[in-house]
Amino acid sequence: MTAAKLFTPARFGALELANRVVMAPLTRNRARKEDDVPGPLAARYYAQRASAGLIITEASQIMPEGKGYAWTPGIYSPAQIEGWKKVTEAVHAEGGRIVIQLWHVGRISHTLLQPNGQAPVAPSAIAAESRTFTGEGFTATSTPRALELEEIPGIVEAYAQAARNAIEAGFDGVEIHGANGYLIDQFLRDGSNHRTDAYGGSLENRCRFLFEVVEAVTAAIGADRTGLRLSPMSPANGIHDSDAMALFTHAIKGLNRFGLAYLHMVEGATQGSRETPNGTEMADLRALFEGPYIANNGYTREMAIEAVEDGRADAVAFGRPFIANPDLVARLKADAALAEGDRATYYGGAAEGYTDYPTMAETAPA
Ligand code: 8OZ
Repeated sequence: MTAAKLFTPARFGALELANRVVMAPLTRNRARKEDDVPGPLAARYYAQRASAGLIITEASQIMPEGKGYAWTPGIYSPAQIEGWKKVTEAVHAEGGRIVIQLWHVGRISHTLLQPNGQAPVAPSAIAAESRTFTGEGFTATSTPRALELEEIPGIVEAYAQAARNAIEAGFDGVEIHGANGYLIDQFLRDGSNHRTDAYGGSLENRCRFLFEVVEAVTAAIGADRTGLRLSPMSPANGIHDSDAMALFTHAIKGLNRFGLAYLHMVEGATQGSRETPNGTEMADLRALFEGPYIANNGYTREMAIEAVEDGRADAVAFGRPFIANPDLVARLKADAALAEGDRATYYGGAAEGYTDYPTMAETAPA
């Protein structure tokens, strides 16, 4: 069934995809230890996967305070921009398209990973029930301090500057990381946002930070190069809300005015079940969005073909399958077997389990 729409081109804003199989953002913790610069191996890794219709890079911190795990890359310093340039050049040389995921972790961090060992920042001083990787093992996340009202515009501007940096580095666009319990998600949810100013309380107020970031990034580089990822029903990183359906109904309706290149949603629990709580339907949220929609989470080949065929999704993002199958698109097209990734090398390390997975042709006996 290679004629499936999944394998046909698409245009999302200014992004031209050769097919609708998207590489989901995958944290791999291989940036240079001293300065969070992505190295030559990252260029090779992404170039190997350039047959994806669109690559969304691993989440990359927009500023030092936005970091929450050891060895994740940044997109705020000149050296990081230079490192990413080599990545985008390598992907473009293979005919691929690539956007960078812009990330601020908020409270999902540890003092060991923060400038001067300071506390991470968040909407409110409420610790997440979550863990992070500091480079010396997994540790409970640190209790954050609440952002002062006056600090918020600087963080919004850091997203816009990171987006400009991304364009300078040769990216085709950016994806704002609004999912998985990180800073934007922390502002959205009443479990983590107890603010009493303009950024807390009502749905309008809790969505304010998200909308300001989207406004700033789209003004900086164009809405047609800006995507957004959300995970409305995911409990990732200890996030929760008293009424996620109402929250994301408000958020998605409000997003329509920006004309984003796409909305990318984790359907169900991140890296987990596609089931959502009783009374909630991802399909109802998806239906509210008026632009291109990238679906994600646990899709098989058959599910992806069907979802794109019947219009429930315009593209499908695959995460873990792209780790061990650099030529995932060709394998899905051919209905070939998929290789299994080695979990021991998902996070951190060097080439092993990163750039040494063979294509089908390289695997086939001579
Ligand atoms: C796995 C490990 C560390 C970070 C996310 C950026 O969940 C991540 C992440 C995933 O969005």
